[in-house]
Amino acid sequence: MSFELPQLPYSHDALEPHIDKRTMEIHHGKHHAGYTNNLNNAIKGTGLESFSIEEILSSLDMSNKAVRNNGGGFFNHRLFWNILSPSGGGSPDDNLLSAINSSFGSFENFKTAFSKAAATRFGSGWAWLCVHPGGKLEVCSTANQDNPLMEGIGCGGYPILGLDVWEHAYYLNYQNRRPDYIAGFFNVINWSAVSKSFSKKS
Ligand code: MN3
Repeated sequence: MSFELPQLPYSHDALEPHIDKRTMEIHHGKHHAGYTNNLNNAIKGTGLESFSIEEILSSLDMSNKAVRNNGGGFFNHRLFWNILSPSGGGSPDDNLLSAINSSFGSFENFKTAFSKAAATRFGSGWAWLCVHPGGKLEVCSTANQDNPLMEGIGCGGYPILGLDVWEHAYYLNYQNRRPDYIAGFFNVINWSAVSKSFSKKS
């Protein structure tokens, strides 16, 4: 079985002005498509083909750079498209909000912690909000296409929200202004999807 590039659940221009159309076209059609194809090539004939991407990443030999980079890239972008929405910027449901308050003190504190994780990730990588069994939340960041499902990455739990801070995710629209991109991201978060994912994984 091979992995397939998922369709975007909205049009390329749906997230404007926060994330521009051209960036979405290249990001989904070139970058995510590339990770997907490279992942399929990397696992072909290895026995990994019968596993889900979550299973592959959580039991990965971290020295296997092709699967680490492309499997991470496949999973991370699939999650990213699903936690974005043109009608985003709402708020977490009661269940998730209560976990955010209990883990961070307030939504504003969470937002500050997440924005800082995204802004201070040096070079390319991702910022995450992860849930541990029982509902405890954690904000962290990873380099390159690593993610919290991978062992020993210094970032644990199941990722329910992720922000791509590679320059390919924002450079056309924001150039070097990563903090502005991070602020814009908060206007297009699909909190309904994130809340559902929290309920499923907590
Ligand atoms: Mn990307």
